[in-house]
Amino acid sequence: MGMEKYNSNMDGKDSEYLYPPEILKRLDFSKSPATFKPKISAANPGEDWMVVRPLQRADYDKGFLQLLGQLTSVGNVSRKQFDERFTMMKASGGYFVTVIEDTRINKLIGAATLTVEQKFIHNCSLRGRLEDVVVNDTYRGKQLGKLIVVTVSLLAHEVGCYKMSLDCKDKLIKFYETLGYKLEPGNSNAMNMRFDDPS
Ligand code: 16G
Repeated sequence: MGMEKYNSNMDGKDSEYLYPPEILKRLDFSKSPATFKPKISAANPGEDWMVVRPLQRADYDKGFLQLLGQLTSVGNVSRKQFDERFTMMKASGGYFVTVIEDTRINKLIGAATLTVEQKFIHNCSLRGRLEDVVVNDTYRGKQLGKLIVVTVSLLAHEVGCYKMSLDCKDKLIKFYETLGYKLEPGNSNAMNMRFDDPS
């Protein structure tokens, strides 16, 4: 009994999702302007060892932060910091951190985040932002970049966003254009003000 309780607690905590996974199964990939060859989707990512799902607490041990390290500087994030951030994101809502796992090795190989901003404009609408897109580059040719970006873009539509925005390196513009993103004439500049980098 004691052990059973321990196991179920562990499972419950570790497999805890940031957002309900069912929503990913509902996404209609035929609605995306992206073309997949062969056809894949979040529900059927093309390999039986691959799964597209929300971030879990256990992902601290599945190389999530190392994967993000392929995008930018992450710093030394402790398990406690990760746990607290996970809890805060979940409590505040609007954070849809989505990952692709290689279940043969229990490692994350792709990630992208939809963040949802609440607005007064557009009849109190929601704006989605595509953030922190990263794919392990040893998994080339599996359309994973497309898969993860289309997944969170359809998710933005599904949760009611009126638009989805991103900023990216110039060389990635063409890639995002194939997925339905547009440089809007006269309205295509991303500007930053940088403060101290805590990492
Ligand atoms: C890119 C990312 C952004 C990320 C930033 C990190 C996409 C579409 N854009 O702009 O989400 O936060 O890079 O770069 O993934 P930084 O460390 O220079 O802020």
